[in-house]
Amino acid sequence: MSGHLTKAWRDCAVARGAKLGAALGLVVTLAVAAAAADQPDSFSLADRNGDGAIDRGEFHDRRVEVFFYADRNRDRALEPVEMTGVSEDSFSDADRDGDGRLSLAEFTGARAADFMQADRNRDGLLSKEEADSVYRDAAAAR
Ligand SMILES: [Ca+2]
Ligand SMILES: [Ca+2]
Ligand SMILES: [Ca+2]
Repeated sequence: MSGHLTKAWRDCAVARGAKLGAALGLVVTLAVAAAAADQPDSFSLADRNGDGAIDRGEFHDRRVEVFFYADRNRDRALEPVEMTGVSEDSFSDADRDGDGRLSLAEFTGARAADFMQADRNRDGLLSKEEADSVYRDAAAAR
């Protein structure tokens, strides 16, 4: 398995493993779970420039990566079967047009407030602590 495929596989596992708290919802949980949390090197994967924080661009890029990793059948949409562990309610909340699939725009753009919600000290960056604490909240809401 190539390095890239190994990374893709691991991110799929992260997406599959992300269970959702209703309070936080689908996108932030997936994105932050992938960006930080239980995978020791996930935060550094998202932190492209290695400055110890995730900025908005890095946050968005990470969501896009998670989307394509999770889209196993490469139809540029996420069906529930590609997001096992996600509750029906969380899925339909994110599925704005109700077609039963999440487009990239629905996945990345549905919740403009996610980043701000995670950015507790409002400095425009997610520190590892901020990302971790959102993940812990999401875990607690399971
Ligand atoms: Ca798909
Ligand atoms: Ca949809
Ligand atoms: Ca911050």
